[in-house]
Amino acid sequence: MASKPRAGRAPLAQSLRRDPPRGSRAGLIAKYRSLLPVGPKTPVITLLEGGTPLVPAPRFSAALGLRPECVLLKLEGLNPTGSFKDRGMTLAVSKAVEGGARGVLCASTGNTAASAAAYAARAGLRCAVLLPAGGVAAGKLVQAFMHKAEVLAVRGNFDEALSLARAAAQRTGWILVNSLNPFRLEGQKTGAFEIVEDLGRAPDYQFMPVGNAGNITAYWMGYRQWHGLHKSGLPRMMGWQAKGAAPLVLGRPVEHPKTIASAIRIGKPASGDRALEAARDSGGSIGAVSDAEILSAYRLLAATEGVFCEPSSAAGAAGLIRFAEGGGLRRAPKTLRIVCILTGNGLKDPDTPMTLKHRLREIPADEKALAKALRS
Ligand code: AN7
Repeated sequence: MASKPRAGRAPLAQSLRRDPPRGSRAGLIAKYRSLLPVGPKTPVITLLEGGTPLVPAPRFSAALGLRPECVLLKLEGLNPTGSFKDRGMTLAVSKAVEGGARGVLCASTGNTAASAAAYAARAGLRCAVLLPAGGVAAGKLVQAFMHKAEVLAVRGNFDEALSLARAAAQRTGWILVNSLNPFRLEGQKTGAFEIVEDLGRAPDYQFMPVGNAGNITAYWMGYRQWHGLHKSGLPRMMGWQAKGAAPLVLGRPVEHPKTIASAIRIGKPASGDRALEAARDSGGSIGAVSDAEILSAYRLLAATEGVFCEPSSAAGAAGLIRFAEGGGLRRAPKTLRIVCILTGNGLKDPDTPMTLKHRLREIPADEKALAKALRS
């Protein structure tokens, strides 16, 4: 009689110590282990995140008066939970397990919550997410539910939810997995590594949205680290907030942030100072775009490039349009390369598209009616 496989915790614990097999998509920890704060004993909690494509955007480039190869889109919405947060979460949750945590918690405008919930589920940890009541896109909320997070809707905005979560983490010993957790930024810096590997050098400019300001801080860390090792150059970091939620542009916190881009509806960015430093040290800037500009870039990318990102992600692309129209890219050299980080998947937010105008025609189930519809 064949012996029964041994049940219990040992095989699971062992498998968590190993990097998963490296196929076309390795996890970040496996791929960049030597550049990350992990040791041989660190469990690897991964959904094989990272390795997202850098897709050329020839029509978008042409619309800006640039050569077709100039602008490239980093599709972070293709990460396992549909946003860039997974890069930070694989590290933060692996380190939480290594440290013997009982649970993880975060405040979130939605994507951090979805990612934390998924990675916690995989790690067998409890997860609590504090969301601004009524302020989270439907797709993100259902992810938190399905991954069995404890979902708490806070009657207040993101900034209030974050101060609650910080205080609770200090008192309870649950690990905070917002970007204040340094392992989050360590994971997210790998986006910069991938871009430099794909292009063979750093781009000239990187455009991206800014909310709590962790991601721009992490990319700048990543570019500098890679440059220190490989002399790959440094991009100008161009961060964009929404006009109604632009504390870094105004130079003061915004008590009641307002924008259609709910993911970046943040009035007191936790990493604000580091984001300003990244912009300054790289020769870039932090600017603000209106909701109308965000929606216009959102529609343009979907309609002309086949790339559907969430509204907040389009803030970076809207910033690029603003910058190009203001003459910022005049006399661009042939070799100019601009990367836009599209931070989240458009499917996360099914409600915003429904507020826009679309054509939908109902027709009878007959061939003549169809032929007529296709002629007009
Ligand atoms: C799609 O999920 O803050 O400047 O709690 O979901 O690093 O905050 C999300 C932020 C950009 C801004 N794009 O990044 C959260 C949260 C998308 C986002 C940002 C967010 P940071």
